[in-house]
Amino acid sequence: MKDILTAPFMVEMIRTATNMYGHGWDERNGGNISLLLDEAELKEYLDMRPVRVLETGFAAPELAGKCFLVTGTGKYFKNVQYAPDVNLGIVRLTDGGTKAELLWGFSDGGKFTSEFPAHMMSHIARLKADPANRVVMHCHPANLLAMTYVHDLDEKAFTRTLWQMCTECIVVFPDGVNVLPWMLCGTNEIGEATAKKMETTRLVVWAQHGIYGAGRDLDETFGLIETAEKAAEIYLKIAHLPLKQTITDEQMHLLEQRFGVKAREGYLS
Ligand code: 2HA
Ligand code: ZN
Repeated sequence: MKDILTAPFMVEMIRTATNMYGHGWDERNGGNISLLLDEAELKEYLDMRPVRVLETGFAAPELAGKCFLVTGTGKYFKNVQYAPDVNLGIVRLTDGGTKAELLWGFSDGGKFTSEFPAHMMSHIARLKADPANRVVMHCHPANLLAMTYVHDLDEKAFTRTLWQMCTECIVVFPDGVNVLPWMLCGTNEIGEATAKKMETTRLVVWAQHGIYGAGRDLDETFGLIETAEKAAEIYLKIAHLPLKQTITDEQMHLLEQRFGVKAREGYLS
């Protein structure tokens, strides 16, 4: 059996959590990540015998049998690199997703993130849209969060503003961002609402809270949030100043052609 701390998915998870903390996106126990694992790969590192069985509090038959590397509830991203086995866990969903067998980690008796419903429901939605999707990531980037206090939360308006703030935005997230109004976090309700929003985009803003991103791997998902957050930062730098010019819809169409992307239907004139 190989040492799981050397597994590429583990190394990448630890680096990503550390990097997110470094960006200031995950203060205290803020944020959470889940990564869908390949079972054949996992078997090189684990005997797959459950250590404990946890209740999920929801059904997710689509994910039954699937294994996830996930951050722990109440755990700090800051500490992931120093004690991965305490702050991270590997679970396999069983019993129609109502139970999660802990296969590794959460070694202090802990459990998966409080946002597990939003993560698992988002995985279901994104796997339908793209079978290669493996990552759901949540964090609290300051500029995106700040923007939800002063910008219209209309999804088209919010997306268009972000696209206009950096040339690369429409290329990186042509599907735009969806926005949820403030809702109580950690519940199945916000999980269901997030997953519904994930049907049409890989970025979902939680107003006055943070953002969810989804993607094929940790790098792509990190990059997605990083790009949206950069755009929000530009917005906050300029929103109070008289606007002299912006990226026009005509220029956005040039970007679509040049980079082979298609902007969300109806979002460009
Ligand atoms: O627990 O970010 O939304 C960490 C969170 C909750
Ligand atoms: Zn949060």
